[in-house]
Amino acid sequence: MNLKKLAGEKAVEFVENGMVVGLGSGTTAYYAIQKIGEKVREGLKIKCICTSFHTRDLADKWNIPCLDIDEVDQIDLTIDGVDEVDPDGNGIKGGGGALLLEKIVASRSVQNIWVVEERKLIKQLGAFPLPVEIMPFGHQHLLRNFTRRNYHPELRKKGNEVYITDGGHFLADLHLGYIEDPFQLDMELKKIPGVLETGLFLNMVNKVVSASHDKVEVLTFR
Ligand code: A5P
Repeated sequence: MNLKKLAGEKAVEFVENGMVVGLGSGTTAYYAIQKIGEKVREGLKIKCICTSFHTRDLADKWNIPCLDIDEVDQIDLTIDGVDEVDPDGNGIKGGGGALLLEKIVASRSVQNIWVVEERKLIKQLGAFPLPVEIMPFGHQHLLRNFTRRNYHPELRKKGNEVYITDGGHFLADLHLGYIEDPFQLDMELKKIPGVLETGLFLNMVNKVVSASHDKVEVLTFR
């Protein structure tokens, strides 16, 4: 059973004619985008905003009409994946490397829906390494700063090369184990010069579509 497909496709039931829809990134959002492509082929009239270059490629492949984010005032609904979700609907994103664009799109969206396999619903955030988008300039200093704070940083690599985000930045993955207070940590990280954005998506999601082997559930948070 393909749980990612079940969750991704279920979320597309919330897409309505005339909407501006944010298309997320990652292997679960992939199935939502594919389904949206099918519906567009059958006549669904929507415009989409992409959260990564890869997603834009998929949208083009399936002839989904896309706009630049600056061409719209707001986005009606964004469907995206997530790496961990806690019981309050706060999450960690960026495992696939797209967090800054994803956060800009999510912050402009009236409704955000995350699509997940049930195993990603956890009690406390932090077992998944927290991705933080950082400036290449001075990144070694920044990594040492993170180490002094016991954040256990690891510079994201792709093979032997440093991973470069769609924004042209680097990613530091913080191996925290657990996060006592995600709001406090988010604030602390953003105060450090060189930190561009964190993978903590707090108070942002409206619905989580979670798929397990028994059921597909829609959890509503706000
Ligand atoms: C992209 O960088 C991420 O934020 C993804 O949305 C997140 O990592 C979930 O990805 P998967 O659905 O591939 O697990």
